[in-house]
Amino acid sequence: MKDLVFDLIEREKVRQKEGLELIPSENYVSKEVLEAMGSVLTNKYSEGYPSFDELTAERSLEERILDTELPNYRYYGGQVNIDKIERLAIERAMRLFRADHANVQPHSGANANEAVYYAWCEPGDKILAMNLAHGGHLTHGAPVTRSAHIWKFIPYGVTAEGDIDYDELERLALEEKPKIILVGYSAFMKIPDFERVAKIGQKIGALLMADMAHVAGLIAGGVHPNPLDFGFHVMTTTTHKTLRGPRGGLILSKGKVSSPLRKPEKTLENIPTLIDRSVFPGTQGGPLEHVIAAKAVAFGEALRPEFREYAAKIVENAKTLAAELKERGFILQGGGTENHLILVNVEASFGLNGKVYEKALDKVGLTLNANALPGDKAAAFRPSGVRLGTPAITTRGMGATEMKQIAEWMEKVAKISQKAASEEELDEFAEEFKPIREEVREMALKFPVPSI
Ligand code: DSN
Repeated sequence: MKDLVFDLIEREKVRQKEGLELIPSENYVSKEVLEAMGSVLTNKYSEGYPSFDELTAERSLEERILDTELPNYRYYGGQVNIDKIERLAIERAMRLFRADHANVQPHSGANANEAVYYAWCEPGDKILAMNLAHGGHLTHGAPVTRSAHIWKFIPYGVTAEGDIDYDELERLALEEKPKIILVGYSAFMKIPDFERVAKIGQKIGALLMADMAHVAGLIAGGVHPNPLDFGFHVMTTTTHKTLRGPRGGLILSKGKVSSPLRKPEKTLENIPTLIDRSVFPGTQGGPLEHVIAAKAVAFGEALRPEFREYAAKIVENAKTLAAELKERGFILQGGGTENHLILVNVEASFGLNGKVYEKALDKVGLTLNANALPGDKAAAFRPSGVRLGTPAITTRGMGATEMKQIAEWMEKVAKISQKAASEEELDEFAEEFKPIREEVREMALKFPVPSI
């Protein structure tokens, strides 16, 4: 008999097919990405790295990789195929983001970030990063994290208009002289001024780090600036959000690449190797080569011209959805969006708690997440806002008509939810949610999820 897990996977497929994924950090991967992830590569141990020796022949990357027998820095035998797969992932990632080096081994974005801190900072060193409550990320120094116990994080925030408070960032940088200045957010809808931050960092000799997890796909698709083009030394990202790859992390860097077997001097030029040593053996053991293979497949997909169209459409859809929501009385943080993400103040718009509204939307098959707003007085688990975005629905091929329809449903659900004082009370309005659920299902089924 098949394990119960497979029954649950089938149910999850139905949930994904019949609902709409509006969480801005989620996406639907291709069949090829899924296949690579579910492959026999999971059987292999590969601690260490493939060779980083230059491949100079005038042939395609794929041909050169297949033909070249390179030495490696591995602690296990049997790497003949694994080395080529990992090298392919590295080369494609470098090409995609114009980086001098890529480390494709981080198991997650959190691991990627911690590996950079560990590569460059001594315990107690200062890191300047956006406050979680203003749209930053947990791994950028939230007090509950391990990183916050090792390094001293100095938080900067956003202005009343919702943009980065660059003046505060500069003042703090000059006063505190952090070792790292970190740009990159998980609830921020504007394009950061990388040039301005780079100039601030250069004044104090800080490592310039950008966590581009949310917008990596937009950068790859050419619709968002790339921090590495503006003097940033390091860019971390997850591979599963707008980039549409498997769940995992990635670190891109500028500098000189050398053997990971010798510890180089701690200079900005040596950042690629310092990071390699920090990922393995510094913070992780065996790499997940099945996931690295899926990353290679996803990077290959992102290098194709169609991906540029996809990235542009994500932003176009987000702008349309934001405009449609505003027209229906939703108050948006920052007044709209410049990327894939929208942050809505549902408390100010409809007197709703974000969690109640999230649960209500769940009932009709629209999935997003409750999210704190800058300076939110409500509790973190019951914040005043919700966060949504368009990467996943754009993968399904949706456009302006569907954005308008989604905004209409969101307004209807908001008005029903206003009658409920709590999540539990939402059940009393089941009959009102039902027809909306049917409409969502009907539309969702017209836009297949790739691979299901
Ligand atoms: N949890 C991710 C997000 O949803 O933004 C960030 O890691």
